[in-house]
Amino acid sequence: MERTLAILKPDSVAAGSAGKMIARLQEEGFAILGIKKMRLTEAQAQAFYEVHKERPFYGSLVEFMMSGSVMPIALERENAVAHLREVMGATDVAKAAPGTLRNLFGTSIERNAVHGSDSPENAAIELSFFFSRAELLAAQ
Ligand code: FUP
Repeated sequence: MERTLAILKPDSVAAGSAGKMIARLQEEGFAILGIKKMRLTEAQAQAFYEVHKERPFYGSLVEFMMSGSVMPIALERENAVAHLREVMGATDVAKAAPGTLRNLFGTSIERNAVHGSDSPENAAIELSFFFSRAELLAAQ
């Protein structure tokens, strides 16, 4: 079993798509270990995307991530990281395969509906950004 972090982004939460997206994740075999609805502070949005801080889109990405509620979700499944990336589709909505979450619920490369960790190592770091050890232990 492997764990990963998904975040339903402000665009999909504001659009009322969270329920459909969570149902799809469960249909894909993910167990939901933890789920929250929260509004990121500027410091949290900056820290979460720190790896991109030199990129031209960083400021706009941080603004977007603070613009409304997000829903971080701790997920568990076999091959969870790779499978979530497959279900999400490409970063750029225009390149996301039909039926993927970004294809169905995103509207641009920035407003792309959902985040998913890109490696098991980053998944562990990102899960600990939103969920305490106690919260994830309690879910088992
Ligand atoms: P992903 O892992 O698919 O979320 O993609 P990245 O880590 O490369 O990018 C993180 C976020 O930055 C994307 F979800 C959206 C945003 N982004 C842009 O706004 N413009 C770009 O050109 C690339 C990424």
